[in-house]
Amino acid sequence: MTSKILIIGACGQIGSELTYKLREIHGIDNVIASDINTRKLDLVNSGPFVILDAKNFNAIKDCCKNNNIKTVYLMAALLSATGEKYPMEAWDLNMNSLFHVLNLAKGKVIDHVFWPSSIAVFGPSTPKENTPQYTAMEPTTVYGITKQVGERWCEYYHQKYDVDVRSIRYPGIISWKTLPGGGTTDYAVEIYHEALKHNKYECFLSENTALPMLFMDDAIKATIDIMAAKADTIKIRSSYNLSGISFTPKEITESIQKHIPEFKITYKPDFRQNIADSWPKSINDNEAREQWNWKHSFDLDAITKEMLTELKAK
Ligand code: AKB
Repeated sequence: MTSKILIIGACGQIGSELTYKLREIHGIDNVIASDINTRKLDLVNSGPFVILDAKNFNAIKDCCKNNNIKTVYLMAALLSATGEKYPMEAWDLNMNSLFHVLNLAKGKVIDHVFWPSSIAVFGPSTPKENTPQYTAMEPTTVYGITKQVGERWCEYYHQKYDVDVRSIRYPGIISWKTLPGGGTTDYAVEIYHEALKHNKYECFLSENTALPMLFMDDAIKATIDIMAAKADTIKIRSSYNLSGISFTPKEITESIQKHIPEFKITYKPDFRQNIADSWPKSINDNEAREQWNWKHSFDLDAITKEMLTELKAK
């Protein structure tokens, strides 16, 4: 029986597009999508799907054993903004789901793990510009704490138990197929929807708040590439810095105005401003570029063009 791939959290912003891409590469029946519910029907109906609670070790283990699953992409998580509202839930989901998957790999039930980290591992004491791979990391959000601790555990399981776990520190991800949920960088997706629907947007971050961002196609490519790379090229088993572009709400507005001149933005920063202020403005990702040839393709204007064209068609 061919070994299969499981995506946990397949209905989310990244999980859904990753599922489609992995199915294109490996065949529909070899990629099993799972989530806690069936909220995304197009994804649910597009191939094998199981309802799976990422916090339930036995359910994940049974699913892997019964389907000969050898690779797991663990995409379920509570993100930065939701995590601040439900700190214990974020800790519970983000940490326990990771332990479950790492322990399945330690026990040789599965062979390969992808687990996303985030720029949220950084905090106010981190250098803001061109943030290096190795630097001060004092996250101030629950989400950031879970990602930072998760990175330490990934490295620990790799060193102690030879677990093949690979990880990327995702910046904000911009996409048109599935909405993000509960993140601080979500404004950079919402703004395109609102520009097309109402010609205006009230932004929850202030106009000069620069954050690192990446277009979904680039994020998926990075994820596929790091998992396909030869094991000995993956020197970092905590998580890799990954960079595409950085921009502010003002700059994305100017990019949208090239297509919709009447588009207007207003600013009403809320609790997410503090989170954004604690994160880097730009990321240095030399290690990913040197070790497994990472390279991004989309700049801000290319993203804007894709977003407006695809959302209009949708
Ligand atoms: C968030 O804003 O919480 C996420 C992230 C940067 O990890 N998009």
